[in-house]
Amino acid sequence: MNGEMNGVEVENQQENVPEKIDYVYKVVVIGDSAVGKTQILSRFTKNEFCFDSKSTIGVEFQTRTVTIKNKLVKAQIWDTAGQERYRAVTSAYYRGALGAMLVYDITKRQTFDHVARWVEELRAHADNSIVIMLIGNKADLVDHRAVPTEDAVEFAEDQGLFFAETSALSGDNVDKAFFKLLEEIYGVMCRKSLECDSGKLNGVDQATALKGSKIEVIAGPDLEISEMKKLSTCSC
Ligand SMILES: Nc1nc2c(ncn2[C@@H]2O[C@H](COP(=O)(O)OP(=O)(O)OP(=O)(O)O)[C@@H](O)[C@H]2O)c(=O)[nH]1
Ligand SMILES: [Mg+2]
Repeated sequence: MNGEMNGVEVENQQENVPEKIDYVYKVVVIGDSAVGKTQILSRFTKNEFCFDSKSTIGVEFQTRTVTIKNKLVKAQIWDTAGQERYRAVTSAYYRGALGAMLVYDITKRQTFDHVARWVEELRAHADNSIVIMLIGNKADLVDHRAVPTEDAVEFAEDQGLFFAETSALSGDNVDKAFFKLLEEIYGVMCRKSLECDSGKLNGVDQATALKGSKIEVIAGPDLEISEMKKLSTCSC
């Protein structure tokens, strides 16, 4: 599946050979309880899936090191409970996050209806240049679909989010979605660093500066990743 992606996983780091990590990117995973946040993370970092996964309590993170545009990037992916009562202090969770996976369950309409609230929370607590990917998970449960793909595409377009449908169970699109997010973060960071270097940051509204034209990428016959805003990339 990663054949189309720029990123590749770094496998089997040899013992005693230290990883020369170029960047560490913090990514947060958010969304209602039981949408599959923990399982998506587990699929991406360990290629594992658990049917009787327990609700997350507090905050955990897992990492996976990948190559993005010839740089070693350690993705540090934070997972917390969807249930309000188990969630950690919000601002601490979002602090330093460069990307967010906002997950809903395609078989539970309510989890999609709550997505707007999660976006508000992100806008309130996270950096305004955070890259957000909306994820419709459990795409393997085709017969139980309650959220049409078009509804999510429309919402993502409206809010300027990237979008993918995934299945943590089958693994479909999970790597692809994470690689896309990490590549976009890389692009944002390159751009920020160029702007800092050239002193252009002063007085520029970054959110406006990063907006671009809409393009769409169809990632497979059934599942899709739509790119709702085009961020400039560079090869630095
Ligand atoms: N069929 C199917 N089931 C899934 C998928 N992803 C997760 N599940 C199941 O959905 C349930 C909830 O998954 P979790 O990953 O624990 O959900 P969560 O969003 O982390 O929930 P909280 O920790 O309570 O916020 C578990 O029974 C999983 O096995 C998927 O892609 N397909
Ligand atoms: Mg969980």
